[in-house]
Amino acid sequence: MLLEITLRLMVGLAKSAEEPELAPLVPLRERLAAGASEVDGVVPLGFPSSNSWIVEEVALWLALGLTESLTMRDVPPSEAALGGEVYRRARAASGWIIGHYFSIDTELAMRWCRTGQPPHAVPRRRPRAADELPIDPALAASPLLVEHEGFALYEDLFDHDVHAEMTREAREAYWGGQEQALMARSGGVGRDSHPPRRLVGAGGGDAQDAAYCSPSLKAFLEGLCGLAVEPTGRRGSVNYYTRPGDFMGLHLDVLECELVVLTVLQDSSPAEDPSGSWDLFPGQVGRPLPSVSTGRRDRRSIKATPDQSLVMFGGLVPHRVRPVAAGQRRIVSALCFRAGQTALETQRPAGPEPT
Ligand SMILES: O=C(O)CCC(=O)C(=O)O
Ligand SMILES: [Fe+2]
Repeated sequence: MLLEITLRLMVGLAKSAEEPELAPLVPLRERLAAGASEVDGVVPLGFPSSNSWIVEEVALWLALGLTESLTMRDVPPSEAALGGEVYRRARAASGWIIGHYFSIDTELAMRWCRTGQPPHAVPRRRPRAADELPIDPALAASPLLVEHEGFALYEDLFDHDVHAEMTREAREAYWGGQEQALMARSGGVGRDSHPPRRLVGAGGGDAQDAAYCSPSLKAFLEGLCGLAVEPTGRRGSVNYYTRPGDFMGLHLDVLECELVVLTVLQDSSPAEDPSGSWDLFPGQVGRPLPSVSTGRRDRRSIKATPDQSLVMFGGLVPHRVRPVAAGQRRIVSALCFRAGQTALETQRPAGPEPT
């Protein structure tokens, strides 16, 4: 019964737009889409929590609730070991009946189970501060972060004609685009991470270049952030999410890209359909990616329309793009800027001007 309920909850999650990149859901979604026999006819159960890490726990409680002959009583703390308490004594000498260990300790728990012996030293979790990713103090003090949680959404940031021309050239550039596909995160846990994703990327065209390097955009962004801002390069890029399930997983933008201007050029889906929205996690600035909690309460979902632009400290605010739906064609212009200290460094002349 426990396994059956777990599967039904998983199928419920897989059929929802929740957790686009949670590892076990990706193959499950593929099997459901293919009508695989082992999931055919499984009746989905709505998952009642915003934390999809606890599917088995929820399933266990539901299974216990359905078990008629059970009696109930409170478990005294001495019978429920928590975290490091699990490993404090040899397995044979442990009197507790419920052990709750954390998934970061899985290896330790397995070793304790296999050998029966307590580990010599139970590693302590490092204090939070040591885990935190470094943040430029200038960015930390920016009004965009302090007053607006690191992001702001604008309508008509670009003139209608500029937007139309950027869209036209983006559609043209698609044919020279590059597929980007990565099943699981690789690299580091901060701005050096490569997020799981599937999309096509291409360089922009002349209209996007002109908008990117325009003094008016720079002045606008400097006013918004209260910081020096410089385009990272001369060329922006375009992201295409055009096949069902194309997405970009949770990430922080790379080191040269403190500030990003993301403009939806095209999105054929209804505004109320969450497919292809941005999920931002502004409450978790400084957290290494694996410990960013992606539950409903932690995220801001933004389904932008084709006249809207998101301006965001993408190197600080963890974010992702939810998978697009079948038939949805989403095209986004991405412009990267250095901001704060790194922008000042690029403004400083490197040496004497060549004569
Ligand atoms: O394509 C998008 O909407 C967001 C892209 C993004 O976050 C990125 O390119 O770093
Ligand atoms: Fe990004």
